[in-house]
Amino acid sequence: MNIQQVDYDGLIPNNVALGQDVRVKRALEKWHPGYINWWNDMGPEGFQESLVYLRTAISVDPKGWAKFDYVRMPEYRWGVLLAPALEGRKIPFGTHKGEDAWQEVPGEYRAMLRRLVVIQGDTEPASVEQQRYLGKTAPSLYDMRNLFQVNVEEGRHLWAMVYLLQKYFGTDGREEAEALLQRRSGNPDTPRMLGAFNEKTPDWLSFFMFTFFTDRDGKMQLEALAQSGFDPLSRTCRFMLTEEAHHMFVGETGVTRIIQRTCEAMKEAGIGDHNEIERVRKLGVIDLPTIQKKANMHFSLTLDLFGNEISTNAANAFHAGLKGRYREDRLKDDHQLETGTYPVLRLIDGKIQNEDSPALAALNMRLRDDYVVDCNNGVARWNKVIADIGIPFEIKLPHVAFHRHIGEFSKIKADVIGNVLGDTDWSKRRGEFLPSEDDRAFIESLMQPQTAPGKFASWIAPPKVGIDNKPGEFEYVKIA
Ligand code: BYC
Repeated sequence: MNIQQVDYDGLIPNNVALGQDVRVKRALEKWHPGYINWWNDMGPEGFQESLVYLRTAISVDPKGWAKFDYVRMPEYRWGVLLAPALEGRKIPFGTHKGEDAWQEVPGEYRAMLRRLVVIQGDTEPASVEQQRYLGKTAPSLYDMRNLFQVNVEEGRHLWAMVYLLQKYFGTDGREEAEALLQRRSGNPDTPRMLGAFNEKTPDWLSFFMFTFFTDRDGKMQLEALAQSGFDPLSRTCRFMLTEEAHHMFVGETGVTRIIQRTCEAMKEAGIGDHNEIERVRKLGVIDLPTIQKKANMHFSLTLDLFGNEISTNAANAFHAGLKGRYREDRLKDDHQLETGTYPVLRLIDGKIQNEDSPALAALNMRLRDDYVVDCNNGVARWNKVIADIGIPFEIKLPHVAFHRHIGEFSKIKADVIGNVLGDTDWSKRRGEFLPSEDDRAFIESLMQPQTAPGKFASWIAPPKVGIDNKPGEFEYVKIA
């Protein structure tokens, strides 16, 4: 079969010749009803019968892989899609560098590989669960459709990881695939695996910040896994990254449109000082300091997803050839890192300072540094919108020591520029840095649904162009 085309004949669309792989086909078909039950229980509440204008992957050819049409979400064709194999691909890094990429799980690394696949898999349904109620307060049909697009594709990313578990990990893979449907975001007894995926996404500013910051961690981690010497994981992640780009687009443009609306409203009302929070809020838009606080929260929660700055797990995964660095293939060094060092920001004698650490142990830190650069590029685009409208304000990412729960800085409290604070000062000043109850209540008061085609809530500007080039009045969701 042509790898670029997706076979839509069976229950599970795929480009992995599932028809000829009876064992895995049966295993996935057996898993399917549980998945649909999970989707119906935990997917977007209140819209399962609505027709949504969604894109579905019909090919893995980068030039034309998606088609758009109205679909009821539970009828979305979730499938297994791998990017085409690269002929003669070699393991690109670690101790096996230069050997043929593995097509089967290397026995000695089985447990480590399974853990990486399970953690990646666990984040996908978690985010759908976190975003479950947002449809009810969507600021427009355009935004509602984008939310649902992100949700169905996170569902597909779960399928991607479950395929790997079912095909390559036998009985324990099957058990892990089941467990992925059992854990629940925020449930104290059966939580999702990583901290940020147990937080609430209570409003649309949070949703856009989440897709900007946390989906960007997704991009970094998928880029690192796409380098894997285990070829099926590499190919799976390469295609996931194609879909992931839209999720970050949703986040980046969502926040941009909120900022734009706020700045325009301030300008029209003749308010030049961003600190006039009450006057700005009376205009029905979100004040810039509150947007900054939300950014502080989502950025800091997402930094925790990179794990400890110094990590034996990360060193082992690299050494084994399972998880590389961001865009490993574009880096120019020995790709083994047995001898080099990397500067790691640490807490030494109560002070935050750089320390040269063995490069292998510092890989989480390095990926996090690459992530911060990527975030800053996006933030600069937000700031350009503010500057172009002529408001003297800049969004700034907080210091990496701010509000941390994992790693070096989880032991201390720091302000947004990295000054270490005592507990009393932290408690007093917390509301300066993170959304307060008041801020939350204000944002919640704005979350009124806008369901007329072409209409947008007061606090967000319309997008520049429609999805699939549709005109402004297009009915992206036909609410049932
Ligand atoms: N929460 O050696 P360390 C996405 C645990 S997002 C709770 O530093 P390592 C998406 C750690 O498990 C991307 N626990 O860990 C975005 C370990 O426990 P064990 C998801 C944490 O392995 C939006 C212990 O602490 N993909 O796709 O170097 C929407 C020691 O830590 C946390 C991946 O993350 C935490 N935050 O680094 C939808 C890729 N951090 O095992 C989707 C796969 C650490 O010793 N995962 N711990 O009991 C990995 O590469 C790594 O496991 C991690 C952690 C980067 C997560």
